[in-house]
Amino acid sequence: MSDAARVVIERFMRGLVRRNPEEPEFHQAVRGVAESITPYILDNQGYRHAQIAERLTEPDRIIIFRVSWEDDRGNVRANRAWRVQFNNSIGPYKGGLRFHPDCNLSVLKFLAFEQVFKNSLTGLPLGGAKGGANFNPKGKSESEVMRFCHSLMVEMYRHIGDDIDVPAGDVGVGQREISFMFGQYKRLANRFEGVLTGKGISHGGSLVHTESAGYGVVYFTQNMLERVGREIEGMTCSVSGSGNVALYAIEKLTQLGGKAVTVSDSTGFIHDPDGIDADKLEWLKELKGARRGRIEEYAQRYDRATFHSGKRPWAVSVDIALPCATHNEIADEDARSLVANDVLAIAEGSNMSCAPRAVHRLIDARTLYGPGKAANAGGVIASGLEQSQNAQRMPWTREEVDTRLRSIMRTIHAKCVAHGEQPDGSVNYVVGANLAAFVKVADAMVAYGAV
Ligand code: NDP
Ligand code: 2IT
Repeated sequence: MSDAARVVIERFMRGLVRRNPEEPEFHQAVRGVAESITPYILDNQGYRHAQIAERLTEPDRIIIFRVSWEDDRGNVRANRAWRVQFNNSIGPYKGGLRFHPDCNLSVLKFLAFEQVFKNSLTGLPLGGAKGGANFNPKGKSESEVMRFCHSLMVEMYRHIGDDIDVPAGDVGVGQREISFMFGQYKRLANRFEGVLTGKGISHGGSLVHTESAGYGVVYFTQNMLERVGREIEGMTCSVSGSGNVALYAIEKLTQLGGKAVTVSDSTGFIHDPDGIDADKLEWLKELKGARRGRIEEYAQRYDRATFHSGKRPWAVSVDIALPCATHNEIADEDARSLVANDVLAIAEGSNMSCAPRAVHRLIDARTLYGPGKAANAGGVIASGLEQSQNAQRMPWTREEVDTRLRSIMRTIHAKCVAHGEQPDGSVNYVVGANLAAFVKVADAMVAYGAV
């Protein structure tokens, strides 16, 4: 990058930090994109004139509201909820809802900003948003979760709609919570429409939606490997997390002949050198699904598996690493271990899995590194396909959804290659994903004039 571009980035970031103080995750996400697109903007008078970088980093609006609800003992409780409607230049706002005690505005702005780019890459008409609440679902009864979801929707319903904003799941929000929220929306709005995605199959949900983010990460990994003449068959893989994305990534990886040797949750990780086969995976789905148990139980059940309390799995030597838990879960020292152990590919199931120094280390080492906005787009792709089915009032078969998912992931990979191929033949997937995504949104914004 030229010195002039560096100076522009630093000046821009100083302004962004001043306008958005104390939002480190949002700053990190914007800087990641600014480093890719600034040289391109400097070469383009039209984008410069349109103040495109400043406008793209300012959310269209943010809704903040209180959610009051009653727990099982009759105590009144209050949480804070947000919906960040970041950009609807290329389609109605779209993005997940997160329920986690650490949820805050900085995290949701980073996620909404990333979602704008991810959704652009899909080629579907989807704008970018994210929302959630600082509600901790852990230890709550099903009735408490239902009351919380119903109460949240009493405010949120007036800000969403199938042509306005279409929320979905994320950490702490799965099919159960989406169905609670959809039921309440339907009652309040008296409309049965595709206003939320990730619904149950009996009421407008799409086949393969539950599996889509995890499957998509593996499809993207497959595409990166194919380009260098390799395949998943026979490879070992470390996976973090044991939620929706992690478990279905393990499922697809195993189907393709790979062997997942780790899995984790917020308490630590499991190393199973024998691999997590289909039977163990079914048991894990029950443990982390209906039972909402701790991952440590895995080591009590399977002899050769070990539990590593409070640790992450990145020191285990593997061919592929799939971080699928949370942001910044691969620090620089983790990236150093992965590179020292000759990891071939890393694809981000979680959003912004890698800290900034880790990203640069992986790129410098020419690791096949797929950033979340490209690698984990499978979730929102299946959401977009669910919206299409709802609008058509026509459900599609499992094969139809999976074929489209696979094909769109392949197209995203091709876009990353087209925009990120380097003179030495390697691909910088970060630059590729950011540029390809940016051009579509920026061109729409320029076409609209000063709106
Ligand atoms: P889930 O709630 O289903 O699972 C989250 C998993 O990550 C759990 O195993 C959880 O452990 C662990 N985890 C959560 N927070 C932390 C933390 N701070 N430190 C360590 N472990 C943590 O979420 P998803 O699988 O849906 O989401 C995982 C990631 O994938 C997120 O970054 C999300 O934004 C991203 N993503 C999700 C998509 C979706 O459609 N669901 C689509 C694309 C990306 P525990 O069980 O102990 O809480
Ligand atoms: O991070 C993500 O892409 C998601 N949580 C899915 C968003 C969606 O609208 O399906």
